[in-house]
Amino acid sequence: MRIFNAILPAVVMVPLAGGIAFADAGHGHYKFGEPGQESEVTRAVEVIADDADGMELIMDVGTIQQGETIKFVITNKGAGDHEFSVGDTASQRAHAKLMAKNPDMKHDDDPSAVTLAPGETKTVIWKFNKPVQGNIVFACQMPGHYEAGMVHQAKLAKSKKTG
Ligand SMILES: [Cu+2]
Repeated sequence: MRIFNAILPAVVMVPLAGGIAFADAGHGHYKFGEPGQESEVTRAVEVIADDADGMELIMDVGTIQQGETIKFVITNKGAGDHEFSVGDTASQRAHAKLMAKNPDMKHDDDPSAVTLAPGETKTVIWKFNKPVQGNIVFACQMPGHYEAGMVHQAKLAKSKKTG
């Protein structure tokens, strides 16, 4: 009985360690811009995640000019956890696949995404300095939420050179 008690905790730890290692996959570099600094912020955009009347990301970012650094201030007014992530079509598709396999994935090591408990407010500062294929896509990738409407797309306008 003594031996059994000693072994059991080690066995329980194995799946947990596997999940943490997996959560790191796919992060690191970004095709749709880069993390911004507070000193570079050109405007702030308020975002509300809500689930009272269907899943929604309520925000009015308009067209994003390439080169802008935007500070997103996100509040979860819903009853459940939500997330806010910046991406493009391809990255959000990849993110959705990761979340489907690992629904409890948090984003502590990823500056392009935050997870919010009900009532929480968090900030993401993003520099849109790269051209993208299609639109910039903001989404909550908690399983099922994107499909239920927690997504917002914005056009990225190329930086204007004369002519
Ligand atoms: Cu959500």
